[in-house]
Amino acid sequence: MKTALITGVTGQDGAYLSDLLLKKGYQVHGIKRRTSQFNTERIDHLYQDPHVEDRNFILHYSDLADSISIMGLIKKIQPDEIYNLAAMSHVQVSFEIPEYTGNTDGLGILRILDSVRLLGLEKKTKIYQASSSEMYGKVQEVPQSETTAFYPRSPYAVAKLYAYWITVNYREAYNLFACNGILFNHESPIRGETFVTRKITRAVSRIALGLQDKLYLGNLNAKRDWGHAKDYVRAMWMVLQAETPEDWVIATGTTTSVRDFVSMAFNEIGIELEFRGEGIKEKAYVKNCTNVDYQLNEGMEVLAVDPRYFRPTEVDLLIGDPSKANCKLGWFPEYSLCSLVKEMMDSDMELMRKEYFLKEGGFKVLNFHE
Ligand code: NDP
Ligand code: GDR
Repeated sequence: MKTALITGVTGQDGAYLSDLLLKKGYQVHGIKRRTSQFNTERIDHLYQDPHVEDRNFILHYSDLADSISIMGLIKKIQPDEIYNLAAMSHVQVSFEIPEYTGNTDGLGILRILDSVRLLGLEKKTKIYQASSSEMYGKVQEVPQSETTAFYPRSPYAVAKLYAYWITVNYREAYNLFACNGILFNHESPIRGETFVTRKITRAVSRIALGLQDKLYLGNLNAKRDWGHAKDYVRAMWMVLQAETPEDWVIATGTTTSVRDFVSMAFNEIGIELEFRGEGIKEKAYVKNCTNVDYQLNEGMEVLAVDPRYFRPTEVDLLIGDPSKANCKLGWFPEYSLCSLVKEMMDSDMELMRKEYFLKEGGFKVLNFHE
């Protein structure tokens, strides 16, 4: 039985990767942070009681900022594969907490790489670093491949660039099987609620059910190469099964604007939009609604631009060239953007229907301070 250690196991990718590795027969160890409330919702279906013998899914408290704990865990588990997915992963928030972002997203992988080296596990333990298309930043070349120059545009991307190069350096200096997956944006029904796709699918569902009036977004012109997280965690695993340790771009090769993603999400539930105005004055209105159950009238304003979501420096266009992964790994995405939007809308409509039902059914929120 192979053993894997996943940092960031409570996140979107950590949950899907745990599913995948358990199905492949791995024993999976995950690192979770101590929080004041449960934060394991995405992996609760995998939970095994600690009193069960021969568990294959085991959680440990740790933090990428704590080298003592990271080294102790690697020593104890002696994993065959480490997937470093933990990060402060929100680009806009990284402008608010740049030092913390540098410590976790930049130095975190150094603590893992050096632990593997100091423990003499160079020949046993393979390491995957979650690198990001955000490293390309200001457009240098289209589409972006493994040879495109980097130009990071946020504290997040700068930290990820350090992590990328320290991974390459440890591979070259100490012969570690350490690889970067340069993954473009990937989404799912369990995507964090403040990333733009999930913010949109949640809001569209709430607007349709009359739980919210309007959606406020920032830059509608930004273009992203959006894929499905399930396809991308499969690529992570394939990267560590390759014959040699290398760096890989994982993307779909198509790009879509935030504005078009909004239209796709509304269209998915039978609502056509019309965008009017430009820049911060741009708004979207209902043009046509084929579903009489939704509380929407023609001409209703459902979207406005709010400059608070603009970033100090923006990444305008990302589109990846996954040819290397296609040819050498045999990796191809199975989901299209349309199927991704449908899955996210189906899931959020169901969640919001529950909320609507509770609200309409007279559910009363208890106020513990009264
Ligand atoms: P999420 O934000 O969903 O998950 C991040 C995970 O990291 C959470 O489990 C979080 O724990 C954990 N974490 C954050 N800080 C620390 C820390 N100091 N110590 C230990 N754990 C920590 O991200 P995704 O699953 O979407 O992304 C996974 C990785 O891939 C990230 O590194 C991200 O930067 C990178 N990436 C993501 C892409 C995407 O489109 N999703 C594209 C390219 C790269 P908690 O639950 O406690 O907050
Ligand atoms: P990104 O994802 O920054 O690409 O990073 P996000 O979904 O946050 O933004 C994508 C684009 O949408 C624009 N945008 C908004 N974004 C958010 N979050 N909220 C808004 O209201 C909004 N309005 C417009 C943004 O300006 C941006 O251009 C994600 C993360 O998962 C990173 O961890 C990962 O490395 C990269 O993808 C690849």
